[in-house]
Parts: sequence; structure tokens; C-alpha cells
Amino acid sequence: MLASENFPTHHFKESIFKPYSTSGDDLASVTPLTAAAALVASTSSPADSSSAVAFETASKMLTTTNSNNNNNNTTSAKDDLSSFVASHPAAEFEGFIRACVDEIIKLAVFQGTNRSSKVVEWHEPAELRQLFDFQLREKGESQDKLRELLRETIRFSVKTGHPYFINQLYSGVDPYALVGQWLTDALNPSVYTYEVAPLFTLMEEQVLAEMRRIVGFPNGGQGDGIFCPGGSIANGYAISCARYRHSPESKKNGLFNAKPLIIFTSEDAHYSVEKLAMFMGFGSEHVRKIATNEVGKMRLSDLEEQVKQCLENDWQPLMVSATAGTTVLGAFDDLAGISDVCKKYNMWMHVDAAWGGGALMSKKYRHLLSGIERADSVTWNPHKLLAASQQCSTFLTRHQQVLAQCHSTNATYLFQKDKFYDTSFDTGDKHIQCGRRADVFKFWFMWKAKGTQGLEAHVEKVFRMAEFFTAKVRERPGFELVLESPECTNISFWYVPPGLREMERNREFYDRLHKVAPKVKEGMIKKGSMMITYQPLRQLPNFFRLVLQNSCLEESDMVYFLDEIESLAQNL
Ligand code: ABU
Repeated sequence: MLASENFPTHHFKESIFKPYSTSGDDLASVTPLTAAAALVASTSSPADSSSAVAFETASKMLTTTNSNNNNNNTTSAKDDLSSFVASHPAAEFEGFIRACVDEIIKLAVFQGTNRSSKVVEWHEPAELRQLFDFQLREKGESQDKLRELLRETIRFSVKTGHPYFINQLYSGVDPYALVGQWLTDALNPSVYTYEVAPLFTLMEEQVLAEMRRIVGFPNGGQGDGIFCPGGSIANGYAISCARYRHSPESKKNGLFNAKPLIIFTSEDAHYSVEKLAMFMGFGSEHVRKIATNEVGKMRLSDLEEQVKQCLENDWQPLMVSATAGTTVLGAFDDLAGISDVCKKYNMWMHVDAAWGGGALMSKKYRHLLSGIERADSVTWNPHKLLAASQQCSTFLTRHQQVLAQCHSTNATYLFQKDKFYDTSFDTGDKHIQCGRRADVFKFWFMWKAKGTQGLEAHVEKVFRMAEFFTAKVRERPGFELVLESPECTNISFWYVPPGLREMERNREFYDRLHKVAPKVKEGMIKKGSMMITYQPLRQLPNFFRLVLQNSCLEESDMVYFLDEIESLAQNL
């Protein structure tokens, strides 16, 4: 029997699973004949005259499948039915899925993050095109070929979870976040209505409320928040909410015939503030870049000066986007001081704490963000300093209604108000996205596993390593810090090779120093030994920027980074 006589057939039409079987889950007990019947049901319409032929073919194929069951199910009927494979994990895919997941665990999760493995196997684009089969074809590939492609995809990808990947503002593979991410991919929800994402809707509410409480918004974290696709978009939400609060009519009329609204941010702020302002029709001219001081913080005197100039031009100061942890230097703006200026000129205060927000988890380091509790809104990305998997980005605001007021359009095909449950839990209309991943789960799961204390310990470990690295750079010949006392876990420094050390610090010296970091970077990528980024900043020549978020790193790793840079630069 395929299933209970009373079970409606449409429930298993595309599957050879035994629904509601009481005799255990042994897939091998599905007979070829019943499996073939199910396959035919899934591939032929009842009126299809070729059904009988299809039945016979499928029956033969499934006999092969069953005889291969002892072989992990890796070769199956689907190899021969590649012109049609239903979007459904039918039983014969179990072996394939398990084999693939095993390989991902072995090669990407463990081998790929082992210190003895390469961070990257580098190839030029033309060479990589030859090495990897990118071509899409009329006919599908066999499962063996697909597994080979999976292995090669891992082989040719950068292992961003490797301890020696210190290149960007994300790294590491948190085991709990990884499992969380896999689960949400398996469940594939879209967090816009309670009816399709009940648990994740409540989980978002819980996590965002706790984050607001940690930020320090009034009344134990009043306000609202959302998970969004990256810090850039979160910063865009800030601009959108600020605009709405300033001119609610802009929701209907846009920016036409209105006074120019001005956004202030520092010259070291993330580029997304300008990008999103352009995207939203403000124009880059209306994003005023405020000078930073010698340690990378926004100069309040310049801010106030530019606000006054803007008023003199009859432009409207709208908001300040302060930064807590700048991308390059890791500087924290004076948030309390910026809040005073915002109050004085009635501007929205946003804090882009995408990078540095993680420090709020630590009693020892949260003082860096002192004043954030006075902000109107905050961007905070757990996928950065807290090392949740990409992407996990939040926008938090102290204003309870503004997101919904500002963005809702009340689409009746999704947010029907006459549903049988409390539709205030259909939270999707306050987002600008429609479909939306449940990024909350990986973060909630790791937070649940580690506790707030565990997240605090993580943050304090990476800060401790950053301080150790800074001390080593200070004392080691040839290494020079860009900032004598970096505030966050990004440490910027130069390496001056022996051949340059005796030179006078003139134009020629700086020109030559400018070329050191790119050459060393090329060497490390081709060798696969580590990945660290470099950049110039204003008049400063190229320097390295180490970024730490992976709490598996130890003091010996810090020494390795310095040794490796020194060794790669020995012939420069
Ligand atoms: N939003 C992050 C900027 C890129 C990086 O430096 O890692």
C-alpha cells in the first residue's frame, strides 16, 4: 500500500514517501512498483496517453534506484529523468542531499577552515573559466557530476571562515549560526506575514526588542526594528524614516518642489549613506561630508559650521548619520556631542553601528558607543563583530510607528485586514522588501546557545587579540601604526621593508611605500597563506587593515600575520 486509502492522493502525488506510515521510515521498503506509480503520477497528467510507457520506464529506473540504495542513493532515477525533476525532495534525493551535505561539512566547514589549508586557491579569470564547468546546457547533469561541481566550487572559493581570512568586516564560521542558516534555507520562509512565518515573526520581535534594550532606548528598549539585507539598506531605512518624520507628505509627493533636504555624515563614513541618498533622489550634492579629526572622528565644529551654511542657503538640515566603528580606521564618532547638535537643529540622529555595534554586548567596551541611546535610529549588523553568518543586519529605531507609517502600501493580496488572526503580526508592510529571508534565526540560535555572556566573551576575545596585535606592531621593527591607539578591532598599519627604512621620509619614500601593500597582497593571495586588505586614506599611502571578528584567533596567529607579511615583503 502506498498510503492509507483515506488519505487524499494529492498530498503525495509528487512523492514516493509513505505519508503517515506507522511501520517506520525505511525508504528501502518502498517497492519499485509503488514508487514508479508515484513518479508517473508526478510526471504525467491523468489523460496522458503515454502514461503506460512512462510507468514501465519509471518502474525499470526505480528498480535500479532500489538496487543502489545500499550505495547511498547517489545514482538515481533522476539521473535519467533530468529533463524533469520536480521541485520536491522526493525520497530518492535523500542519499544525494546527505552526500552533498557531508561533503560541504568535510570540505568547506572543517578542511576549509583548518590553519594548514590554503585560504584561497588563486586563478586568473581566464584560467578559472577553463578549470570550472560554468556552461549551462539543455540537458541536466548527473548527480555524480553535480557532486564534483560542488567539490570544485568549494575548492575555488575563498574560505572566509579560515582563521587567516582577516580581509573584511566579516569572517569565521559560527557553528550555531551555520546550523541556523541551514535550517532557514530548508524551511525557506518569507517573513512578511504571520501566516507563513509565525515563529520567525515572534522571534524577530523578541531579538529586535532585546537589541533595542541593549542599545539603551527608553523604557527598556521602546521602538521598532527590522532585519534587512545588509547595512547599506539599513542606512537607507534611516534616511527614509528621517524624511518621513520631517515631511510626512513626501510619502505621497516625493521630493518635488520641496527645499533640498541635507544629510550630514563624516568623510570616513560608509559609502552607503551617499549611495542610498542618490538612490532615493536626494542627490549626492545634498550629502555633506564632515571632516574627521586626527583619529578619524567627525569634527563637531565642522558639522555645526556646515549645518549653519546649509540654513543660510535655505536648505533644510535633515539628519546626521554618525558612525560607530568606521570601515577603515574603526573610529567611533562622539555620539553624545552629535546628539546635542541634532537636538539644537532638530535633525534626525542615525548611528551606523553596523561594524562597531557588537561592542555594545561588552560591559568593558560599550562605552565606545556612549550616547547611542540618544539616537533616533541605529544600524547594527550581527554578521560583523558578532560573527553571525552573512547576512544578518538590523535597523533599530526608538519610534514605534515610523517604519509602518513610512513604508506601508497595504497590498490586499498579502496583508488582508480580514484575516482570522491579529494582523498586526503581519509585519511585512513596514519593509521595502516583499520576500525576505529569516535572518533572525541564525542569530537567535547562536545567542540562545552562547547566552549574552557568551557573546560578550566573544567580543572581548577579539578586542584582546586586537590589543595584542597593536602592541606587537608597536614593538616590531619595520611595522608602523596608522593610529597609535585604535579603538576597534580593525588595526591599520604599514610595513616598511628593510630597503626603505633608511630612506628620508620624502615623496619618493611614500611613493615606494604605497606599492608595498599591493605587492605583499598579491604574494599572499597567490600563495594562499592569508588575506588582509589594504587601502590608501586621503593623503596616506596604502596601508594594511587587519580586521578581527573571529574569536578562534590566538596570540600565535597575530604573530603569524606579522611574520607572513615580513616574509612576503623580503624582496621588495
Ligand atoms: N560594509 C563593509 C565594508 C567592506 C569591508 O571593508 O569589509
